[in-house]
Amino acid sequence: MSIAFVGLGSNLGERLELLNEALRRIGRLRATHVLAASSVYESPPIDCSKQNDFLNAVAKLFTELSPIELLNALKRIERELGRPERYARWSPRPIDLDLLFYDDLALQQEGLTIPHPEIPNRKFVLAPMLEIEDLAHPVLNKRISELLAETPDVSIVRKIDSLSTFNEKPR
Ligand code: PH2
Ligand code: MG
Ligand code: MG
Repeated sequence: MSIAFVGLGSNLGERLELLNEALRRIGRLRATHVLAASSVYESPPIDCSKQNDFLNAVAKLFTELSPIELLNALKRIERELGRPERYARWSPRPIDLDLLFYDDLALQQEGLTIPHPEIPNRKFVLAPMLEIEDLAHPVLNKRISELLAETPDVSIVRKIDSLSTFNEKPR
């Protein structure tokens, strides 16, 4: 069993609905359980201005899928939720699922770098991540809280909602 963190993002269509549906589908993957999910944050687009604002969240998973299996499963969910297989680098997206961390693995191969290389530069990842866990970054050897304090990203990231999967009242 491994622990993975996934970043969820959407800036096209019914953004909150799409994040919720993506998380539901992640929870239904083989040998995978969602252990925790952050609140939902809204922020202006980074590196792709003149688009809609994003909603972002982070989820913590328990999984028996390998990093590549998990990555492929996330890509499949992106396509199921309306993201074309090929798209321009910074085009608006109904859903973006990024593998952020996988245990304390450091991996760099074609199409997959773990930890996700942009984590220190993205408040919209660091803020929701810190809500779940102040993880030690296995490569930078700094905690999420330190990375958040030091990040060059000065954008305003606002907590606006929670994900419904984790907001259901106990019966
Ligand atoms: N994702 C990007 C580029 N810029 N900006 C925000 N605020 N949120 C994102 O998820 C995001 C972005 C590339 O995946
Ligand atoms: Mg992304
Ligand atoms: Mg992506």
